[in-house]
Parts: sequence; structure tokens; C-alpha cells
Amino acid sequence: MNQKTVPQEVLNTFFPGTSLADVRSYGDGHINDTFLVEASGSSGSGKFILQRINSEIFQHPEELMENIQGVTGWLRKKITEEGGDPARETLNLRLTADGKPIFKDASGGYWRVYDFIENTSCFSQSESAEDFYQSALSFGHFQRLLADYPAHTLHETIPHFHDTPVRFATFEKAVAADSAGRADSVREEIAFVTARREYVHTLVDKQASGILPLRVTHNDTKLNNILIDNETGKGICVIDLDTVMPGLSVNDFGDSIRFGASTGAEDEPDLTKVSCSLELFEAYTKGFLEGCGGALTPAELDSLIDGAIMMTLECGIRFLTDHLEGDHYFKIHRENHNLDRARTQFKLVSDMEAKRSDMEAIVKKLAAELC
Ligand code: ADP
Ligand code: GN1
Ligand code: MG
Repeated sequence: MNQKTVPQEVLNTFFPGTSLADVRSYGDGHINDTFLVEASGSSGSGKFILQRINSEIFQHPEELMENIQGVTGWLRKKITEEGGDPARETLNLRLTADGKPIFKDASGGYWRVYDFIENTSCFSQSESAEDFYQSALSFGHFQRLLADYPAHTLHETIPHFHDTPVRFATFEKAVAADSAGRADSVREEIAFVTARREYVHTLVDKQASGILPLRVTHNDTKLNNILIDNETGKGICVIDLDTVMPGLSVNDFGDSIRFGASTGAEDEPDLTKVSCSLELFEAYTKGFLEGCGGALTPAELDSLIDGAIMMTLECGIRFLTDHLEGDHYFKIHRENHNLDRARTQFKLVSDMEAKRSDMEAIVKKLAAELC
């Protein structure tokens, strides 16, 4: 669903008595509809991020907002204690006139508003190893600040979100059903996934046997889910908190590598431009280990590379599944967009598999220095 207009009742609810200078689509997330609102008036002036939550994907938006209120409240307290600026370093929700963080419109759409964080940039590809390093510090730091968060209070906003064997089973069903009639045209990609049938269990098995601990994790650690301060160049705010849930730290690490260590865009059609940069991999690993502040266990350090390969494979499986099912999950902007995305992920998986020993050497060297 890609709704491009905002009902008046939504604006009246979040911005009563305010004249709105501008409301326009914003950002390039794949899931929610995001708008930038510029307002002036008695109940508050300034810029805001208004979002229509994708309630086909997040089926319990009120629970999701309970998570976000809890997590942002916790972060605000910790950031203040550490001498930071909570107005810029975490998301701040704007409530409705009756104190709610969410509003349901007459046609069933769910809406929320955050203060807009000014003078920041959000990158859809790494422009420099330094920016990527900064994002790693931020995601590692985020995990450290939430290390003692009461995990049992968090709702599971998307069940089995990073359960790769479940993603694999859903993919196999999509191939069998072939509801969009596309399976024959993607036999090579299907074979790529099927060849990794056993591998998809690697991390969930380690979690089930207690080798890898569950932590409070972000679960969607793309570079464009960090705001970088335009003046200092530092990663200041982790955004897109919809999937904060108990999970594996190696998946947070891995999802960042999947997206930000690639030399090409996530949807680059020319696969010769797509590979995993070892320079970017090293920059991120350094920042993540520093940001986590020595909290990772030896087993987690040992599984970082599997985190990178698994998140990339899983994301490729999800894009290919969506292509096979007729593109109902991720927003697409052109024909075969999900297929192009799946192909970049599989190219990266192959490249990381080939570079595993180089990546291992980098992790070993940095762990010895920093952990
Ligand atoms: P999605 O779940 O669709 O990815 P996000 O929550 O990541 O949505 O928001 C989409 C984009 O909006 C972000 O990539 C970022 O550019 C921008 N954005 C979101 N929240 C803020 C904020 N509080 N201040 C400034 N920009 C923001
Ligand atoms: C989605 O919301 P966004 O665009 O940050 C997706 C992630 C995928 C990512 C791929 C809730 O993230 O899981 O890794 O696209 N979010 C959800 O780019 O499914
Ligand atoms: Mg996002």
C-alpha cells in the first residue's frame, strides 16, 4: 500500500489550530508512508515526520507504538544521564491532543508523528568509510544502551522476523504456488537459494542451543536508518524503531554489512558494480565493536561473518519471495524491482562466501585490539 495523501482529520488531530505550510512525501523507506510536515501556530511550530504505519505488515500498531514509547523513553533517560542531547539523539514522539502516540483515521489508517531532527543526512549508500564507521558506532551504542532494557515487555511486532528457516519455508511455498507466474523466469535465483537449504539454520540453531544470546536488537540496521549530523559528521540518531525486539546482535551487525558494505545500491541492476568492500567491512566492524563497548561474547564474535552472510541471504530470499508473490510487501518503483534487489543480495552472498577468510582475519585482528 502506498498512500500519498494525508487525510485532514490526521492533520487536525496532531496539529490542532496550526497552519500547515507544507506536507510532502519524504525519504525512501520500503515499508511505511513518510511525510515531512512544516507547521506554524500556537500548538507548535517547526518540522515533523508524519508516518502512516503499514498495518498490513505491522498487524498490531498499538503494540508497536507501546514498544516505541518504551524504548525512546528509556533511551532519552540514558542519553540524558550520559550528558547527551535527547532532542537529537533519539526519536521524540508528538502525541495527539488526548495524549496518544497513534491515531486511527476513518478508513483504518494508523498514523504517528516524530519531531523532525534538523541538519542531518541519511544515506542510501556508503559515501565514505568514515560515514559507515559512524553508523556502526551508533548501532553498537544503541545496543549497549538497551542492554538492560526489560526485554519481556517488548511485543513481537513481526513474528519470526529474522527466523531464516521460516523465511526459507515461505519462499518454497511461493515457488510452489507461483501465483504471479514468474517462477520459470527465475530458476537460477531459485537454485541459488535452494543450494543453501542447510545453511539457513546456522544462526537460529546456535540461538536455540544457547550458544548465541538473545539481546534487545534493532533488526533493521540499514545505513538509511541512521541520521548523520551535517556539522560533526557523527551518527547521532538511530531511527526506524518498528522492529526493535529480542534478537541476535550478529544479525544487527550483518544487516548493516549487507546494505552498507556493498559497492552498489541495493537495487543496482548492473551486478558488475556490486561486491562486498573489505575496506567498508573493516570500518563497520571496528565501529560496531567499539560501540558495543566490549559486550560481545566470543561466540558472537565468531558468528559475525555468518550474521553478514545470513542477513544478506535472508533479505535476498525475502525480495525473491515478494517477486514470486507479485510484489505485495516491499514498495517497488519499477518492473522487476524486487528481482533486481534479490540479485544484488545473491551477488553479495557469493562475494562474501569467497572473501570469508579475509573477513575472518579482519574480525580476528579487531577483536584482539578492541575486545
Ligand atoms: P521506513 O520504515 O519506511 O523505512 P523510516 O522510519 O526509516 O521509514 O523513515 C523514512 C525516512 O524518513 C528515513 O530514512 C529518514 O530519511 C527520514 N526520517 C525518519 N524519521 C526522521 C526524523 N525524526 N527526523 C528526520 N528524518 C527522519
Ligand atoms: C525494509 O523499512 P525499511 O525500508 O528500513 C524491511 C527490512 C529490509 C529492508 C531491505 C519491516 O526496511 O527488513 O531488510 O527493507 N523492513 C521490514 O531494504 O520488513
Ligand atoms: Mg527505514
